[in-house]
Amino acid sequence: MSRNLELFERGKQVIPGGVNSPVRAFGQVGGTPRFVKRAEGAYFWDADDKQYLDYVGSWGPAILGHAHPDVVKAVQDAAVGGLSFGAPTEGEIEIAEEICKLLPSVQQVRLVSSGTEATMSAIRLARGFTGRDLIVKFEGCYHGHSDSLLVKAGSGLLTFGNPSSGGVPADCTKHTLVLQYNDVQQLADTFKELGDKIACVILEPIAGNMNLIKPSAEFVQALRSLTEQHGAVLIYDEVMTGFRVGLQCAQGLHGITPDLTTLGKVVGGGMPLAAFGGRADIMAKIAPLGNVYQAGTLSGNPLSVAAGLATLRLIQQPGFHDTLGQRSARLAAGLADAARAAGVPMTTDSVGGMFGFYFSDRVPTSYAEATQCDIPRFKAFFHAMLEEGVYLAPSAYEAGFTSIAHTDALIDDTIAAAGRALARI
Ligand code: KE4
Repeated sequence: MSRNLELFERGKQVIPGGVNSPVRAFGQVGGTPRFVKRAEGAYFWDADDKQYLDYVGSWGPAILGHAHPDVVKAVQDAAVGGLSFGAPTEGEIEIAEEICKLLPSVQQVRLVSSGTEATMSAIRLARGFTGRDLIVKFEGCYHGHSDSLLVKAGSGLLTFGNPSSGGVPADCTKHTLVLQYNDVQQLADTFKELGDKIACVILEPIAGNMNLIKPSAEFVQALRSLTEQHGAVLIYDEVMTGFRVGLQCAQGLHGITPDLTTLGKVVGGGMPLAAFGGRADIMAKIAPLGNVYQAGTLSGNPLSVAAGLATLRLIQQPGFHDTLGQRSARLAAGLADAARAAGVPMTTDSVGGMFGFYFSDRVPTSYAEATQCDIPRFKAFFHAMLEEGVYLAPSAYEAGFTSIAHTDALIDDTIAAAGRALARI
């Protein structure tokens, strides 16, 4: 029996589903999850000591590749000085200064331990700042698992959210409007009807949780102008895109100044660190300054801060994001060529260190279009690539992630593996 299977069966005895986050259980693709024994650079080795070229990279944090020596050393050096204090440290100021330097829209920032905490806190802050209850999100965008965000589009015009998870009372989602990504008319109609009641709009500025889906320029502009016009807070959830699609994040690519930004993944360099920040007048409402409560025992943890600071400094090396973006684009183009050669309808896209591939004849622009992709074919491709030693996201509704450790040679190897895999499915 494979050691992965042995561990999976053993894990299920003491951990629900054998995993600590649902997507890791291979639910959409079937088969046995690979239990990681160690990872380095672009690779990880599973419990059977099989090597995989990793295009998940912890769902975004591993932008430098796994176990970058400078990041590991920073954590080791921090650890010998103590793991957690529950008191302020200079490192927290340093990383806050770094974030504010890189993101002009962020005048003040609060560190937390997960993306869920960041978005939950940002929404509470937007509600406290505006005194309004309604929030707007978009179908297919994921912002973590806080109650008011676990919603699916309701029926009818106003699309008030219905809980998408057990254990979420309808009262927790009745103030959440779920609109369609890239639907400018629906957004305008909603603001026309309810604009003075909307506390905030939260979106993935480049979506990565319904596969990779980019916003139209018109949608981006409408979001900023309508929120400004109606006094609603615009929250760019950059937990995934933050410092991955560019040094100024998606907001830099869009030329948009959001009111609040949430960050995670890359900003923590693989350790539990996330953040929310933005306009000083809004952030002034957060305790202890204001009446919007937010707190965390491990917020600003010194080891997480050390990993995050080391990572933020390394990604500022000249040409880092240009190279990363070129590598992802090369992969996307190569996958499309391989699919064409195999006669398999597949399109691809990329931005910065993110890429998407869709078993469809066009790149989707919405959740509805993303669900039209050929899931059975995705599953077959996923497993064929696993056999080739390439680890892709185990869901058709996830983006792929490159790192600076994915060299041109490794990208070429991946494209060749895809050619062999596509010929078999
Ligand atoms: P966490 O609470 O998982 O740190 O972050 C939640 C979150 C918030 N916002 C965005 C845009 C996100 O992508 C995420 C988390 N991303 C998923 C990957 N699709 C995490 C993987 C998982 O759930 O195991």
